[in-house]
Amino acid sequence: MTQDPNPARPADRDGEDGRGTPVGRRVLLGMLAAGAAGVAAAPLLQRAYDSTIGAAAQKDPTGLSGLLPAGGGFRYYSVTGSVPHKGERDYRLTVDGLVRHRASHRLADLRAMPQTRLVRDVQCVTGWRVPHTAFEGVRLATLLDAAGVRPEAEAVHFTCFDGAYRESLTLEQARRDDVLVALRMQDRPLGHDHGGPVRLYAAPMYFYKSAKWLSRITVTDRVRPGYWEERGYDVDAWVGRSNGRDDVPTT
Ligand SMILES: Nc1nc2c(c(=O)[nH]1)N[C@H]1C(S)=C(S)[C@@H](COP(=O)(O)O)O[C@H]1N2
Ligand SMILES: [Mo]
Repeated sequence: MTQDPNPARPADRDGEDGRGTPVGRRVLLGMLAAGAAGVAAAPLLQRAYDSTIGAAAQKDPTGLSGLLPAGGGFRYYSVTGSVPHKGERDYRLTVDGLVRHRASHRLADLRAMPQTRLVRDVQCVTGWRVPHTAFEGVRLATLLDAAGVRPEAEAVHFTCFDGAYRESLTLEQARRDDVLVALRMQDRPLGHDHGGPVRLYAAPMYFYKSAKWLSRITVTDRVRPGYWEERGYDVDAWVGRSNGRDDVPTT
């Protein structure tokens, strides 16, 4: 079996890029073998490969979704072809559902709240990984507390202004202090391709949980499978415990 000499580098192609052939089984297994380094979920990957990646590669109607080999090992993912740009004037983050006070936050409102900075390893379920990446923003718990979550609530849904992607977390997961509504990445404002101006950052989970272009946070009574989860990814997306011993909160 071939070893990937540098598991942090992306393979040429994989299941989320929406074009071309998905990464071959042998390559994927090679990445898994090399990935004592970081991939802690071989069964999940194998299952994702078996049930999802082949189909997912055909799901993109435009053939444009997302893939520019980016600096530092990142890949840009989008399940849609083009996403509107939003900024200071037209960006709003709605918090609604089972809350006492529905809210609509502008970027300036979010920046005025306490900020938390975390440095963790980013891990995509398809095998690439970017160590020591800083994300900074408002704890999701802060926004939930401000909205006043009703007692019957159990889960939180995330809607994206790309019009396609969605995710959810249990309320317990959503309240963790390593789950952020991120405004900054690598100590710069979050760029459009990385989901700017605002994305979710669920640090302890595979990166597919971290919904880009976040526009709405809806408190609900149950978890609903997200975009990739409907296509076979695990709703439970924890990365192994080795991720995240090195966080540096600077609230
Ligand atoms: N809105 C939206 N969010 C998304 C995705 C997407 O396609 N659309 N892809 C997910 C997946 S599978 C990964 S690995 C990361 C990729 O983030 P990046 O493009 O900043 O590298 O975003 C996640 N969030
Ligand atoms: Mo991913």
